[in-house]
Amino acid sequence: MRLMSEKRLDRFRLVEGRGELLAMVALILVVVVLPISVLGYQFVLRPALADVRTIDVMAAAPEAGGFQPDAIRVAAGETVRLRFSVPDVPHGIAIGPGLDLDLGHVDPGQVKEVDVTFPEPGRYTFYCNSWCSPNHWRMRGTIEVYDPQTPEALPASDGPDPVLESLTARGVDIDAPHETPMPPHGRPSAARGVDVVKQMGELPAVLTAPEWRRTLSPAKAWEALVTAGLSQAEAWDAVAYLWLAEMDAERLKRASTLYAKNCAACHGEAGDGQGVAARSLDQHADMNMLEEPVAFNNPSTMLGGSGEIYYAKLRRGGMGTGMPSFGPIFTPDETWMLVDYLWAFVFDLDPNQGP
Ligand code: HEC
Ligand SMILES: [Cu+2]
Repeated sequence: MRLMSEKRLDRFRLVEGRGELLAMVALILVVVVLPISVLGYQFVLRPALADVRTIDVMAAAPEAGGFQPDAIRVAAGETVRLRFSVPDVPHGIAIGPGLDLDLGHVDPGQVKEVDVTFPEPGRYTFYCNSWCSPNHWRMRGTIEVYDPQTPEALPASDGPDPVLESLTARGVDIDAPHETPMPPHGRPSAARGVDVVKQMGELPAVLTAPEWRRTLSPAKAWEALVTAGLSQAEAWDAVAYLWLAEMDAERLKRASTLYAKNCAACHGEAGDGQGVAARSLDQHADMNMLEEPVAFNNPSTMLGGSGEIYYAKLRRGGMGTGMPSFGPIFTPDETWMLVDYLWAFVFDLDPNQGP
């Protein structure tokens, strides 16, 4: 009896001892081996194994040096790993146009990276999309994608924008004031406009064509509809419906994200022209902003301008006014999406269009 239990006790001790040893080994693994292997993998093995060239980009506010480097050359078809770190304050890193590449916020001490392959020669822009300083808008860098067959040749540019060309050809001054003398009384509603338009029966094709809407200000369209026999309120609702017709839940979501990241700092979250950058006069001076950012929710100014004028302003930027040029950042379609979105600051969306 006694023997048995002593034996058992021995075995017990043995197991206990082994347990301690195991715990020790586990501890060493966790404290020493794991970090070494993670770091080794991250900084030695992975770069060596990966078939990609890593380009380290330091992203600082413009007054602290901006992007370094701020110009990158890549061969078409080559995969590069862009590794962003920030020395000063948090920044938002995105690459455009048309790549849907948004790395989000990068905090000091953090590294964010992305592997990209550009199939065709061309020009891209990496930029900060989070307000970081009064000079935030200058925080841009270029990626030049060259043809490996002809590395010396500059990538062909896209050529002039047809909308801007057409405006110039017609002698339209996109910087001219465009106040409308007869703004709507209440807020025109796309939901009510649906019914107005339905009751009009067969719409003239010109009214439904997006091209018609884009070259015309809502104020001009309203005049035409009132002349055609609609009441003033009905005509505004019909315009609201027509001007928001391009907007579905998907485009609304994408446009509101682009707006929040790239426009709200000046034009305000609510489109009232009161963003963080607009509030202080010092900041105006710092960023050479000669004019107030426009309030998109002001119907008298907003409804007197046409979509193509706003499109052109977005792509070209203001002439020394503080309005940045977004041509190198957004595709034409993304630009139209933003323009369409601006109408939602003066018109109520049909709830069916909402997200
Ligand atoms: C750094 C501040 C700043 C940012 C950021 C900015 N804007 Fe502007 N914007 C201005 C200023 C200032 C004006 C007025 C002067 C002018 O029209 O050039 C303006 C004018 C405009 C106009 C012309 C409106 C009119 O009635 O003629 C449009 C359209 C516009 N901005 C759209 C945008 C959109 C969309 C974005 C984001 C993608 C954006 N802006 C980002 C400062 C800014
Ligand atoms: Cu920034």
